[in-house]
Amino acid sequence: MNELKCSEELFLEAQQYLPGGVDSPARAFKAVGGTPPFIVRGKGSRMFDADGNEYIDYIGSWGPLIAGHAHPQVVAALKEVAEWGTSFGAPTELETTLAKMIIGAMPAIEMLRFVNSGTEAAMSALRLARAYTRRNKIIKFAGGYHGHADGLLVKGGSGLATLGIPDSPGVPPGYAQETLVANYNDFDSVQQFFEQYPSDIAAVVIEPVAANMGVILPKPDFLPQLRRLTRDNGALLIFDEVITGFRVAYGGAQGLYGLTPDLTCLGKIIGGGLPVGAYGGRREIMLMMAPVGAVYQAGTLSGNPLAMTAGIETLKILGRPGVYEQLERRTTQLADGIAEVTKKASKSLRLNRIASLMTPFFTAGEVTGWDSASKSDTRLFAAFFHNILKEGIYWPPSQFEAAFVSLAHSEEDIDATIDAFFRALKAV
Ligand code: KE4
Repeated sequence: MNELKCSEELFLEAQQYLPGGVDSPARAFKAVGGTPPFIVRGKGSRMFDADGNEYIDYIGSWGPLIAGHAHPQVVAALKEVAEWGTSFGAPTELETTLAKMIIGAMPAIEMLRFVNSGTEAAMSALRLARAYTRRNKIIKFAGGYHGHADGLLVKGGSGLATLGIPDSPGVPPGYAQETLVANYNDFDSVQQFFEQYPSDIAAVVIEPVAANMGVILPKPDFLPQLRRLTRDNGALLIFDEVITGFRVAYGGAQGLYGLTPDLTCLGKIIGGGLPVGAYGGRREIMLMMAPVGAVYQAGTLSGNPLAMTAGIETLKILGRPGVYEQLERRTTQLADGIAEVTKKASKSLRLNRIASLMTPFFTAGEVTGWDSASKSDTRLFAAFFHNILKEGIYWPPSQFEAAFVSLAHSEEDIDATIDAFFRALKAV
């Protein structure tokens, strides 16, 4: 029987076998320092670590767990379906069931393909966009993160912003040069690329609400302008809704803003905590994918029964009346509380928030893009992070990530978080 190891010991041991002791850099506390608690289990809004600590969790596995940890309906369905086998490498009805639910929520998606991560979704969508338009260049945005496919690791957000890696070694210059980087909320920075490369741009890929440089909302006319610009220039508009899909609304940001992208990338919530990504859009574009068309993409575990089941049950929960109103109420309670205690602690914090997504930027000015986000005081954020962790609140360990409220967060959880927020701010 393994003697009980504490997080320190577990972290030291993990670092012998896993680079940085983690399987994803965002988990390693590089930006905030210290030892990441090793989590033993989660339940509802709570996570429990190897040292016996309990946390109110605002990571939610970086977005998937909008229904909370180990939701009984999801767990029960997984137990049942696992008895029938975990993967067949053959089609199952579960894939069609989840596809129909997603297509029912997002009319811009007429057809989709499941993959195993948001990275795969974005990578595949870009390959498809290039094949469909027979063009090579892609426009992304500084601070935008679309997974770690080579051509997208250029001035990325999320872990790249956190680790201060403007791009990544190992990406051949030939890949990076096909990726043009514009500025979020700056339409002119996009338009000038179309003037420079009038017939070379295959697509603009954007997080319709940015969340990987912290949460940044689109200016009212920014997305509609991009929709017009891409359509007028024969380029595709790709919404990366891996975070915003079923998060900011059941119909995602495209539903919230009434826009129709040509392709959409999804992930996180549609897998309910199991590995799922998806890309989808207009039928005529998607039919270019093998085995119908010539654009190749494949995956051993794509659409596997367990992941489909977790996604189906999660979307069933989200489809119930009043769910998004509850998320809105709880997140407003938290945002209002944070505003109040920020004033009481006389700190300057800029809280960007939409639906159940938020980021408190440690800066005084407005945060509308990577330039302003990167002016945040990451040292102060790190001190705040450890103060609030000690208070039993697991906030995302990076200034450039989003915090997620779930259906499992109670009014009491939110009140406790606000109190902890005040003490954590006072102490920095
Ligand atoms: P994954 O390959 O990690 O499933 O998805 C990549 C991805 C694509 N698009 C957007 C908008 C994303 O936010 C992500 C992944 N998000 C990060 C958190 N900001 C995942 C956390 C991590 O890297 O550990």
